[in-house]
Amino acid sequence: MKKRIILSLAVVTALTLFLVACSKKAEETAEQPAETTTAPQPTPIDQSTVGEVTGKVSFEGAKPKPHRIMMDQDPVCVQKHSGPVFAEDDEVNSNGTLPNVFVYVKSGAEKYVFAPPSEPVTLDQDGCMYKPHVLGVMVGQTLKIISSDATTHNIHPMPMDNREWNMSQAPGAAPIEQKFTREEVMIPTKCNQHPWMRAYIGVLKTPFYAVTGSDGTYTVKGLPPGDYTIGAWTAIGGGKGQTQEQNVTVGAKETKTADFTFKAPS
Ligand SMILES: [Cu+2]
Repeated sequence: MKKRIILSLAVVTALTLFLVACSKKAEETAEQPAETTTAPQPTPIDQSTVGEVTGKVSFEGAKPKPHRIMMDQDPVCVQKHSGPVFAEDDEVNSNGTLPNVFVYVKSGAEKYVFAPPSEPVTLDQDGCMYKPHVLGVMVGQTLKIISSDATTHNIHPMPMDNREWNMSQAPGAAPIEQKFTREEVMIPTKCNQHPWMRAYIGVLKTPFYAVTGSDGTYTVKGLPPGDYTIGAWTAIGGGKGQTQEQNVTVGAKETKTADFTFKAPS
């Protein structure tokens, strides 16, 4: 009997000591900086070896009929324009190329870590149109939304993989600053006040993207030598979006060409 009591006491003592030790350890752990929450260090890239991918995005077939935008519901919007306004989704450049094509490294750069740039990407609302119509931003980079209009806008990105939000911006209000946490190509963005307003935002973990302009060309710069899949996205023909891709191998200091040709969806 006595032996059993002594044994039980020993067990209780051991258990108590163990619990005290555990709680102390927990305290120590809590005081340490949480290493898992710090951002991973950017991958060093040898700038003397980087190459680029460049090309032209052409349009083939019958051009989509320009879709005229009627802004009559808001006189402030109408006043900003001297002539008719057409939807940018269906625009084809005079040289037969496409503007507003988002060209980007779709795969091949996963092993690199990039810090988002500290400077924001600006999206303006001007004449009740988004400027630019198509833009890229990096995960964690600030998207700064400004307004040049004397009317209230309500910006509303409609993502599949990021958090959805909408925010009103009255004339003269402070810029709206938002970040995206996940890669997503593309996020259609609308204005809840003016149903014709449309922008498309491409969110990437890398800085490897470009948007074609009035000559239909693009250049994705700063690529470390390697194998890449280049994606090209366009809203031509109603804004639903079409994508194409091509594989390219970029050698040290090399410039590779990847041209794309899109048709209007039938
Ligand atoms: Cu608006």
